[in-house]
Amino acid sequence: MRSITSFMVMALAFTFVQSAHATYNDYLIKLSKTGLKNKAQVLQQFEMFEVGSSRMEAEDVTEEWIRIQNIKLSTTQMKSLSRNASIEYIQPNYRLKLINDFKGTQEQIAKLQGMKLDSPIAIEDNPAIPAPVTPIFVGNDPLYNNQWGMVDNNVAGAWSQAGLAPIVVAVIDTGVDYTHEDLVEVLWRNQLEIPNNNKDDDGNGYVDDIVGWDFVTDDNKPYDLTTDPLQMLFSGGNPGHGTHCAGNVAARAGNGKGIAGVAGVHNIRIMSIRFLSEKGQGTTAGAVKSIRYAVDNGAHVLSNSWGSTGEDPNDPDNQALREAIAYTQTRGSLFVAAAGNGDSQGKGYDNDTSSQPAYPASYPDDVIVSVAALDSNNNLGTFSNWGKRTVDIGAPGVVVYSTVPMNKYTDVALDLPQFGIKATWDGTSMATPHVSGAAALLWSKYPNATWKQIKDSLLQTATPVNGLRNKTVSGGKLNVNGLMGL
Ligand SMILES: [Ca+2]
Ligand SMILES: [Ca+2]
Ligand SMILES: [Ca+2]
Repeated sequence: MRSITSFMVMALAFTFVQSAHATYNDYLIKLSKTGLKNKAQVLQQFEMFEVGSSRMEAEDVTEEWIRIQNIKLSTTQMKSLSRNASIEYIQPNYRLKLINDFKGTQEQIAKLQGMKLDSPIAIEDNPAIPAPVTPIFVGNDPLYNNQWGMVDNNVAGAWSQAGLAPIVVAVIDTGVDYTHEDLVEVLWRNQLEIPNNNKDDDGNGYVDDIVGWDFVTDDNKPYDLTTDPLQMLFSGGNPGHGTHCAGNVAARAGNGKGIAGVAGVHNIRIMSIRFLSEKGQGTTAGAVKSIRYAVDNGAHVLSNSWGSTGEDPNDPDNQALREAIAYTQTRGSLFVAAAGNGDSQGKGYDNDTSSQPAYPASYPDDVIVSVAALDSNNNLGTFSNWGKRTVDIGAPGVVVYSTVPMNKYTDVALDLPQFGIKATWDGTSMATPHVSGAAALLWSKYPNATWKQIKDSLLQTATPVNGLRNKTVSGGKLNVNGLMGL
């Protein structure tokens, strides 16, 4: 039953801000082999394109890709520079956003103008994480029955089939509340890194990275900062988004607390990677670094509840992002991505035929599993995108219960009773972590399986439902119990 109706108009207005002429002073350039040999000189030639009073800033994104800020290039200049033998590619550092991105109507915002703001909570230090304990039994998570998607999938019935292999799921999002009582035990820990000695002990390029990395503030605390509801309405974002996603991947099962994620058993772990700010905003550079970090540090599954429909007509050809996804495939990890939450009115559309399909979900790379959102009656969420060719599978994504920061659990994303405003956690963002968790669970049973075998198994075992017929590759919804029976 849907507890929320009055606010669905707003909940459905999750939107991507689009403009035909996005402005950038932020670019990504890919150097050729020649260019890499003369990097300083190649970069120097961009100084003539500086804008305003700020000096040009260059920073490495990968071995080949460099981010340059505080310059401005016309399309003609970009084309002309691309012909330079030192430069293989130039593109704007396209912006990326949370797939769930609440936007209030002008009317609602006006109503809320006078509201007192709560201060965002402070960033927590990396906690002392207790040694994981294998649960003595499963089925004692008191809020499990609030998770209709877990019940529907008979996830608890599938855990006996899970294996002991250590499997890592990177939640690439707004960060994770890594102090949460139901997540603290399942966090990935960088075993080769000595905490708090100000040294990069494992030489991976990141100092004291214990639970992941924060690419927004470039530090070792990928915490899920909240923002007050009013701020959210003004500027987007969705407080607790990453923590909500993490809970459905692998909140600890059988610990007598809270909920249970699909993969919350044995040695399956969550790596917290933050590249989206508390306002739900990030850039391609942050996404690329996040993907590389996840893959290079051992993530088997990358859970991606973010994307864009493109800020300008070239945006979908986001070469830097495409290469990072290809890297995922080369290195054998699986890239699970949200299919998108519809147009500016919040109405789902066909990623196959749209001129602005949500990406990265709609990229043709085989390594991507694109996920649509279903409600508890097997209906496609009205906001959910679909695509017979490009969207693979459906999963629970309407009124989804999970962990949120500060040891809380809920399916309510926004609750402002004084204004009669309430919104539930809905979205392809919420569906995606279910599939990520399922992939990890199967991988724990078959640690030598390839990403392709894991993906094929997810699709083959999907339960056919009418709402997804001719709308997804599999025509069905996630079936964790069937999957683990393989
Ligand atoms: Ca390190
Ligand atoms: Ca260290
Ligand atoms: Ca639990």
